Amino acid sequence: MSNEIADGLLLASGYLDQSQQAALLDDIRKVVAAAPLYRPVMPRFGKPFSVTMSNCGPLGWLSDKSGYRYQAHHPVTKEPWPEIPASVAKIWRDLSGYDGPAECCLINYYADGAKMGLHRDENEEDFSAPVVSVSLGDEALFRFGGAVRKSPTKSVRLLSGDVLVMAGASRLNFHGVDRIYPGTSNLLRDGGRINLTLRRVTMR
Ligand code: MD3
Ligand code: FE
Repeated sequence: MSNEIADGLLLASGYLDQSQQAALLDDIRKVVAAAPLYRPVMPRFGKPFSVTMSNCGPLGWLSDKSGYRYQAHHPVTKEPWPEIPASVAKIWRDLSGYDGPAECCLINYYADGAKMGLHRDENEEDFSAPVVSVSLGDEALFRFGGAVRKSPTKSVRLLSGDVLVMAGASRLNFHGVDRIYPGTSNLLRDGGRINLTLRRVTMR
């Protein structure tokens, strides 16, 4: 079931069934075995994120004391990011409507109590490409607003297997994750939530 919850913001509820979710998770476990989750810090003051992160694909998104950016290697291991698994690349191909592969798959892990403040995804080169986001594991309360931080917001619960596509008018809108709901999914043995955010960045 696919539903336009705001202009250009498409929610494909239950897009992945149980076995597809399990297969995706297997592939992501291999990625994080090679490129471990690490805890980024905010630019300037270095406050740690509550979310831990990794990436796959030619470019990874990261945050550290000097700012937000994309780079080709893991900040801790210094190794190039692993390839985007075929299972993940297929979701981009099927839903992005974009002629070309995603260059970044950001992996966010939310343990109990983790959240992500209201922000815009604006570090990419090509805003004509959508952002495609996959939810796995515990349910999350996702909040989305408008073009400015003060715009009114709405909230929706994201469930394991849901996919969001942010295109057109919603591409640069504010959004965040207010909380996750522990114990709402059996997918991850140790609980929590994984979010995969696929972006075309376009390397110069
Ligand atoms: C709406 N992640 O990694 S994904 C992020 O669930 C991020 O972990 C959240 O925001 C998460 O940057 C939300 C859904 C999402 C991503 C990008 C968007 C929604 C968006 C861009 C524009 C509008
Ligand atoms: Fe975002």
